[in-house]
Amino acid sequence: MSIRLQVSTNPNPNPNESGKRRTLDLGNGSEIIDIPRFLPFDESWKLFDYLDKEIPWTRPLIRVFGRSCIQPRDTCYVASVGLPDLRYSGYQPRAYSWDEYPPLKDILEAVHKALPGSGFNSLLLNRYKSGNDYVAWHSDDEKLYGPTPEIASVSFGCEREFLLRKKPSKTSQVDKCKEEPARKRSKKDNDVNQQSFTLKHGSLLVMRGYTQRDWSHSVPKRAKAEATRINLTFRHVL
Ligand SMILES: O=C(O)CCC(=O)C(=O)O
Repeated sequence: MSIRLQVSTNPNPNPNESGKRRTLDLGNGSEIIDIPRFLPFDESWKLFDYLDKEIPWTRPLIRVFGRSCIQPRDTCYVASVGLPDLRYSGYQPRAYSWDEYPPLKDILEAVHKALPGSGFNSLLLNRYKSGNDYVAWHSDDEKLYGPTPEIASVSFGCEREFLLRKKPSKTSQVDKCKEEPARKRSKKDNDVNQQSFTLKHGSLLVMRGYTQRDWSHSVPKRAKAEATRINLTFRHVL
């Protein structure tokens, strides 16, 4: 199927919309950029339909805490030639070529334009068929991405919640042992140590700096999310 979509040089054509970019400083060199209306709405639905139909989705067997289980979402991997293989949870996805899916190159170009200096060369795609599909708490801290990976996440279809949770820091563990009296986590702790974003149709969310080292993220199950969501995470393999 050959389609070219108009996303390559012009993320959301309405400057008032595409300009709404929020940068959230998570502290200690971790940062989130949130652009809720990154791609135009109608075009995003065309992309959703294309990805839903044309991507060779699989639902692989993975290993979690020593047990085999079916990954709770569909996936596919696209990467430039010559990169080291990706391996996570005991699964090594086949790397498909960008050339087989031209609209992915258009989206990549739009992402590069929004993030000057970025150079993504691989893409992990996820498809959540319903609110029962999810991604558990994890960090994308594989060595092949380096110590401060920038990960750009574009979403299509059903809105889902994206959660970030601060990992317990080594210093705070030491402090706890030494002298800090046990106390309940306060509301303020929760605000600082957890963040929630709604990933809208056509949105771009970027994790950068030390976010993978210091934070975990997840897309939890949501009974009310009945429709399909597709998510693309662009990454740079060193
Ligand atoms: O679907 C999402 O928004 C997140 C996907 C994710 O966490 C991942 O691919 O590592």
